[in-house]
Amino acid sequence: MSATSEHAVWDPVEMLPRERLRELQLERLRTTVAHVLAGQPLGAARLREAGIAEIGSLEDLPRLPFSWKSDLRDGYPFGLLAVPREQVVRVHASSGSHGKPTVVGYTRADLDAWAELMARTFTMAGVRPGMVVHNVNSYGLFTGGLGFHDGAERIGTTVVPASAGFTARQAMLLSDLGGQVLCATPSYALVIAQAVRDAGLDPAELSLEIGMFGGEPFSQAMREQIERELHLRAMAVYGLSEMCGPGVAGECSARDGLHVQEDHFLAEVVDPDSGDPLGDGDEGELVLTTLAKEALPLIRYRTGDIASLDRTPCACGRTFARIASLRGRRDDMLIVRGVNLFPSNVEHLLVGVEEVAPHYRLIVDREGPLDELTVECEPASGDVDRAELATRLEHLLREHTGLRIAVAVVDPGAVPRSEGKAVRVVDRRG
Ligand code: DLL
Repeated sequence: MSATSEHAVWDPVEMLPRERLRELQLERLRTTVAHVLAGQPLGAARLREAGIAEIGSLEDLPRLPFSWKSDLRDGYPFGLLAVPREQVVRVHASSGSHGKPTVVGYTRADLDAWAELMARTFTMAGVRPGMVVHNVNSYGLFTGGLGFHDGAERIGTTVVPASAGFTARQAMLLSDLGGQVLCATPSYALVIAQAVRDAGLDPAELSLEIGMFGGEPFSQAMREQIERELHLRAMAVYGLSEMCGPGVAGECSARDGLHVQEDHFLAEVVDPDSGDPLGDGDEGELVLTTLAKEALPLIRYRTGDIASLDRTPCACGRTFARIASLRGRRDDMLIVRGVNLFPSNVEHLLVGVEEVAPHYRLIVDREGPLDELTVECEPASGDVDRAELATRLEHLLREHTGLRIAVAVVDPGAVPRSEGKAVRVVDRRG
């Protein structure tokens, strides 16, 4: 690591001049394509079909065929491995809200690389050796638990592998063990904040300094709410199991987008419908190509996440491109009477209203031919005129989204809490 200041950099590669970075990416893309051709039958067949035998330059990237989450499901569990199963030392899986989970495998070298990526991510967020890292991401198939754990150990912090659950005990442990860094999904961070208050503890008196949050989208308003409630600086971490887990991208002290670990992942943004490449700054679907994965290389993987890329220089000096906006998953986008709406759009408006607690969900139903959307949320305290609040929120939503959205202000605690990723959309359309 180069320094102990907030501008510390774990690996000098993060500062590589872009020309050199592109050379490294080209070399690694060639290796990855050769690896897929030799070891991953589905990927190899796609490449051959597209007439790709080798890579001339990075400009060839848009000619390569896409890969999809459905490829992993179809190949469940081990069909996409590019190494013999015996070389896989660990598996993880994504949540699998639609049937079977997607299983991903790691070789010893993949795990080592992932720990390095997480070490970079922690360092970039301002975490220093010797700090106490309280990790409430669930340990198990979810990559949030062991992913944060291995990176935190790699940089030399004291890790508390609290995992998710037993929320009342989390508050006690945070206080007694002096956690300085909290790793969580943003929605669970708020549940922990409540548990801290319920335990009669003053969050200002905890030792928390930094929050490392990811696994689900969170709006700027939600970030500020978490910072107020837990007295920490909230840093975003992005990743997906198919690439490794957390550590694909993360925020630096400038908090001006999430730096993509571009020596490990090639990032593009494409039009979600046509698949055509989009320019920097344009919002579309994030597509990632692994550049150093052994067990599960993926070429032009359609993440389903809507984002844009920014390659302008960053104040921190890192040369890696940044994900400038992460609006949510394409599957979570609702189309209500022809208007596209992300849960994060609603979140942003709700959380900005003082009398509303930051727990909400969107319920979509069908009344006759039209989809009806109801936002369920809770009052921040018991002595609020709920009917008046609901009407006020309906006006606010109407004004900002152009849609007539019903608001139900329910009892405090009635919106289900999550210990991992919050379920923001409930679809009751048959
Ligand atoms: O959620 C990995 C992870 C864990 C990342 C903890 C960061 C922190 P999956 O379960 O495979 O992996 O889900 C991946 O979660 O495609 C995004 O839709 C969403 N996601 C992850 N991080 C963010 C973020 C982990 N910072 C899916 N902002 C991804 C918005 C995020 N969405």
